[in-house]
Amino acid sequence: MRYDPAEFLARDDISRLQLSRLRTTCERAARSRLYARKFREHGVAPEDIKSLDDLRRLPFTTKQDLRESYPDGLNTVPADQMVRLHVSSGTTGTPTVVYHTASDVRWWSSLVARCMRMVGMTPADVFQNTTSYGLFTGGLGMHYGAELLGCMAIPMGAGNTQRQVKLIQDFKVTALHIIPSYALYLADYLARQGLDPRSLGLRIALVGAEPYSEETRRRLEDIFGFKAFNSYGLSEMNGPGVAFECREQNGMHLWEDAYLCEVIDPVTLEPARPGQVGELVLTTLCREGMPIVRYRTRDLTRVLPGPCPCGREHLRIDRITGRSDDLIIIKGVNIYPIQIEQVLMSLPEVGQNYLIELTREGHIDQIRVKAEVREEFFVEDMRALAALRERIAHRLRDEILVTPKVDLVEPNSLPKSEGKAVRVVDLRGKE
Ligand code: ADP
Ligand code: K
Ligand code: ZN
Repeated sequence: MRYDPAEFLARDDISRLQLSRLRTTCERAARSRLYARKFREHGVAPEDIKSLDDLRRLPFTTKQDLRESYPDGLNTVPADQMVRLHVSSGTTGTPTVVYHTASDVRWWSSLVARCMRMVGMTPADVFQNTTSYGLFTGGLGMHYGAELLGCMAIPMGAGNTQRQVKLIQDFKVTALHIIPSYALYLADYLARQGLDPRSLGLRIALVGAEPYSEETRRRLEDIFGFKAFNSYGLSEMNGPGVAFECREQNGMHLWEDAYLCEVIDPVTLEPARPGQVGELVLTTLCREGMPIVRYRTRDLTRVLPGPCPCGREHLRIDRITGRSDDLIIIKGVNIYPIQIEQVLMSLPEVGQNYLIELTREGHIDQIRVKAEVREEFFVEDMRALAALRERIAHRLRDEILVTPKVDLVEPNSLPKSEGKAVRVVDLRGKE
């Protein structure tokens, strides 16, 4: 693959590119039904974009806008110029559709390849994609990137862990794309088979598609002996390849030549203060078939201050705390599932799977955390288990400010989902 100089663009050049690409994006977008209407309603035209600050004159785009535009209200070119279509997995409701032209697929692949090279992958790596293919963008998105970089890519897809392991062993796989919950499951599976995860010889794992904590990253690196890099993307912005950690592992570089990034206060819709956590808002800068302007991702993060020692000047965003829809409110306290995950994964006695249940007892909301205990700690001694349960409840209380009920369960007893994990079950009003 030809070296992509955009990776090391200087700040001034990034801003210059962004302005000219934002203008082009608005001109294209105005040809779609959705933006023709939205721009008109907002009294704004592509010619009004004279500086990057003018971005704020443009309307936001919401998931609802995409749903209402189903199936092709955002398209700017006739269907015969499109070469690919993805439909979002619909984790949180009606699916939305994204079309790509040939140029869009090339751009997307080159962004993914850029991420892979940034973390140290080379054509000598053998890459296994353990996520589902099909409509989920983590499948083909990662696959095309790996091939463009020159890796041998194995399109294994999700599930069938026995086969995953056999392919990793037989073809000396060195790099994986894997969802965090599945990586934890794989660790358990290998333990049950009496296999040492480190003996697999994996070097690099690209880990993303759902929120996970620094504690989980450390646990995975410790178990497998690979370096795990956080990978962020969403179907509306192509898929993987939007933001990715470099080898410094201190936040994810967001490719600003391809995406314009804002972080807003989700209530006032004003820009968040520097360093403040808010909702990530993204504008595509290189997309031809279906540009999206100021898309409210509902993902919560902040822009990290200061330069990265790696020398790349593309801004860095923090680990995603969760989606605004993931927020749990119990007894008036705001809790994100990731806070609970972080505590559980920092405790060596706690195994690889957990579940959060929200219940209502009388008029009072309760939070119940079911955590698998690791085999060697799952002893018959009731007193030892009770003490562990107490300790977990205390640690969780310190983090989330409410005391949860804690159930300790046997290893591999909690449900395992293929694809993104379901971590929260809301039983309130359903009992
Ligand atoms: P769906 O919205 O149906 O889950 P997508 O595959 O488009 O379909 O999912 C994108 C979403 O996945 C993002 O908006 C974000 O909430 C989550 N996500 C992706 N990568 C990460 C990551 N590295 N950390 C946290 N969340 C992530
Ligand atoms: K190769
Ligand atoms: Zn860096």
